[in-house]
Amino acid sequence: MDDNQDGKQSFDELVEADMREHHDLKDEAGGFFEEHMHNQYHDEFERLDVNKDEKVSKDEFLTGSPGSREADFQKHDFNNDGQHTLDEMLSLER
Ligand SMILES: [Ca+2]
Ligand SMILES: [Ca+2]
Repeated sequence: MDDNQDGKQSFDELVEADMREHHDLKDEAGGFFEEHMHNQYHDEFERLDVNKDEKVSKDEFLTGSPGSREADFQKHDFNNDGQHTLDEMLSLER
């Protein structure tokens, strides 16, 4: 459970950094948006991470996201290690 706590803390920091970048959204929805986004990304990430190693592999991504292609995965695999991390998920363009 300690691992989870650490992950959550850094995740919160990432959300905050993202919120600063998109402060227009924060102004509009305030704390609700932050919480909503946190839950949305976290849920999606956990759903895709079938083997719970806190990374989403290409196989997991393609299996969990019907209609997605390998190129979609690679586009957001910013460090090209063949895995999506929560950090990378947070950087997804919308
Ligand atoms: Ca995984
Ligand atoms: Ca990666």
